[in-house]
Amino acid sequence: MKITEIRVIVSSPGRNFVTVKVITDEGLYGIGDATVNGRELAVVSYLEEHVIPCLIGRDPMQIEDIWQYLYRGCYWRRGPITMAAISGIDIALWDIKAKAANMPLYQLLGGASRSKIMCYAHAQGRSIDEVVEAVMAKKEDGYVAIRAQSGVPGFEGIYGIGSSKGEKNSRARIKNLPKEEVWSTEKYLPHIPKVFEKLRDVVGWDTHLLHDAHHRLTSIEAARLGKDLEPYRLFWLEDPVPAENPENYRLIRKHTTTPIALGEIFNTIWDARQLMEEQLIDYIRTTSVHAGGVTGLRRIFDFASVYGIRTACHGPSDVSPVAMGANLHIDLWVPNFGIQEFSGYREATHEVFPHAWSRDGGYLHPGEAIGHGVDIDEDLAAKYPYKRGYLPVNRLQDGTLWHW
Ligand code: KDG
Ligand code: MG
Repeated sequence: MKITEIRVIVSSPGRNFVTVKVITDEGLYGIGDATVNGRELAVVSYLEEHVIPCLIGRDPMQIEDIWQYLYRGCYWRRGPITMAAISGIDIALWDIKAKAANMPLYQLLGGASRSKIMCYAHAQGRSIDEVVEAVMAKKEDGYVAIRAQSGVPGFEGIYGIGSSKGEKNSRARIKNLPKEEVWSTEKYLPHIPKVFEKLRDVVGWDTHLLHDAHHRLTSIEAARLGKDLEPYRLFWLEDPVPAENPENYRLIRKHTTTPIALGEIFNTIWDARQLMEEQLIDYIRTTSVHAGGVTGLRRIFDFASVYGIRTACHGPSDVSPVAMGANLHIDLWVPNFGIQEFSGYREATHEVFPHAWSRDGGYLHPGEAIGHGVDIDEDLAAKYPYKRGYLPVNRLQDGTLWHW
């Protein structure tokens, strides 16, 4: 079998997605996701100018060799753009291999280790009452695990979610540039335990509750928050501090038993190695589209299993239904599975990406279609042209640029 063509499809059915289609001389094709939210066209250029010409004529069955060729062979290792490009190709190649083997991808990985995949939904509100209402709506929809994000009194918007209104900013509004939001850790820290106290009162103890701090704290602040949240038994506290210095997590670990989840912006096993070896985290959040596809993710998750760390693939709406499909096949197989994030998609996104995966209440399943079971309707995709978009940026009240 030979690769004859690779197409990069950019489409915006609700938000921007970069999709890779690898076509072979035997009529089989595979689909991959290469979306990096807010930097989409950098990956398109990387693929079209530098990757695709090297792959035409190669055997798509040699997934590992192609992965190494694109990783080691480019000299400039790692980084979100390189790794998203590798991921897009790799997910498509695993799709082809599973189709050639006439089996769903999870069978090729080793078969199912469970019958269904627990996922968590997103719930958010500007006030505690709004958060409670949003969490209850998700619970009524059947979810057994829910991430709760709350607005902080005194600030507009809800931190850490893309749809936050943020401060009025004429530059952003006029030129379609990043929105600017305002942040105060002093106001956030005492507020969040009150949110979870109320949530436990109303929602009870049979629903897993999660919270994402979105890299906004220092280690000692995160240690305090983890401690203050202990009475409410969170499933996890996510991304408490940036992970450029993994040793920052040692201090958090010394002070709290609240479980820690990290890694949605990691690209390789090396980003997570020390955190896992020292058991500084409980859940690893890497996802197929950003961490080297099925090949990269499998390597990270196997390493995590050595240290008793469980998996929790990143799965917001900017991780396309294609990467979601790949994640779900890995989730069904991986022995050290923890949970899968699932924030849902707009109707237009479902239509552009027909998929075999499905949700039943609080659980997902990749389906039994051969390959990973997700396709792209290219004609429909063409009706949703790319629109430049950004994640917001965040500033402290004195104007200092902070973590978003
Ligand atoms: O593109 C970035 C978003 O996906 C991210 O902000 C969402 O933190 C996030 C999460 O946990 O889903
Ligand atoms: Mg997150």
